[in-house]
Amino acid sequence: MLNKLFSRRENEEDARRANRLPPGQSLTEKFPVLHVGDIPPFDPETWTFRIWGEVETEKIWTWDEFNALPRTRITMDIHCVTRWSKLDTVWEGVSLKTLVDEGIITPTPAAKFAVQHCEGGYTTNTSLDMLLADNALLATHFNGEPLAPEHGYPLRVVIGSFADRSEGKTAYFWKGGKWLRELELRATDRRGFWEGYGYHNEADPWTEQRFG
Ligand SMILES: Nc1nc2c(c(=O)[nH]1)N[C@H]1C(S)=C(S)[C@@H](COP(=O)(O)O)O[C@H]1N2
Ligand SMILES: [Mo]
Repeated sequence: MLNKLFSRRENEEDARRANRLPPGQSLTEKFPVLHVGDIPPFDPETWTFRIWGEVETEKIWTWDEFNALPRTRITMDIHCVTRWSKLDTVWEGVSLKTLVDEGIITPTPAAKFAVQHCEGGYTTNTSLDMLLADNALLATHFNGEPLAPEHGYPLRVVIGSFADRSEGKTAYFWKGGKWLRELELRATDRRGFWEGYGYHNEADPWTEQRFG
């Protein structure tokens, strides 16, 4: 118990020295669960995922079809506005950039923003660029296992940062919608759930864009 406490502290100091802990964050080795509302049920027979709005052709996938898409695995650090960060989390799923590169999705020239629409009405917004970056994923798996129900099973967005900070921009973890059902590409920005309650529109943890 005490050993565990000391090792967390030491790991936190290491993370800070390695410039992997944004200001005002502390290291957690747990995986806190945060959301509004209840965990929605999942039925693989009726579940669909849709990308619509500023795209040349709207796309809709069943669960089986979604699982047949090309897959990507990335390791990232994640940063929650409630002041915890977690390092070296491994995510697997579908990269929006891959869908675009392979011509599966073609954003219109007007597409500049994206709104994630989740089961039960949670939404969050980012630039389209942020979701097209290598540090963003439509994730089905965490640390080698399907997402736990409370962490967004079957599909969530994850935006994190790399150990070497080679990403362009990152965002606090609320920009990762759990139980994702639709991605809306837009010409104009529209604030999501927390952004509408005064959370920062861009949410960069490195400059502590907590509230805007
Ligand atoms: N659908 C949905 N996604 C959501 C939320 C939510 O309330 N509903 N909360 C967000 C917030 S505020 C945070 S901090 C993260 C928490 O993810 P976790 O529970 O996997 O740690 O999920 C984000 N995604
Ligand atoms: Mo949050």
